[in-house]
Amino acid sequence: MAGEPQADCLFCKIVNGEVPATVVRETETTVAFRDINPKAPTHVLVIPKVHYPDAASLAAAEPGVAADVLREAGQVAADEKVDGEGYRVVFNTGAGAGQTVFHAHAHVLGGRGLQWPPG
Ligand code: IU
Repeated sequence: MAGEPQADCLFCKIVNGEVPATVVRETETTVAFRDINPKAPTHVLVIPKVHYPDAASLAAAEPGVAADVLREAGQVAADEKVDGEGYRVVFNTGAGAGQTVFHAHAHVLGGRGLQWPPG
């Protein structure tokens, strides 16, 4: 059920400590950790502790937690000191857009020039 931990979800396993991750920030509702396959010098994922398959379904069901994810994305950028030069927050949504893990997550990317439009 949406909102409940999913036994087969990698990010639920990171939340409950079953799978290790390099955690950079944690709040009551979110965890931020370094992406294992970084696409930029700063590449941190911010996830809600509750399980929803994507950002839109999280925001529809638990808008306060969705706001927490966005606030934490900004805090990560500040901690990583990429907020001054500019950074990107990305929610890939759906396989066609490159989503591979179906637990809502924000990518926080920075530390290099970022092209627009993205590929
Ligand atoms: P995507 O938007 O669903 O494609 O992002 C999933 C990200 O999760 C991707 O950038 C992976 O490198 C990252 N990731 C991770 O950090 N740790 C893992 O164990 C696995 C994927 I599997």
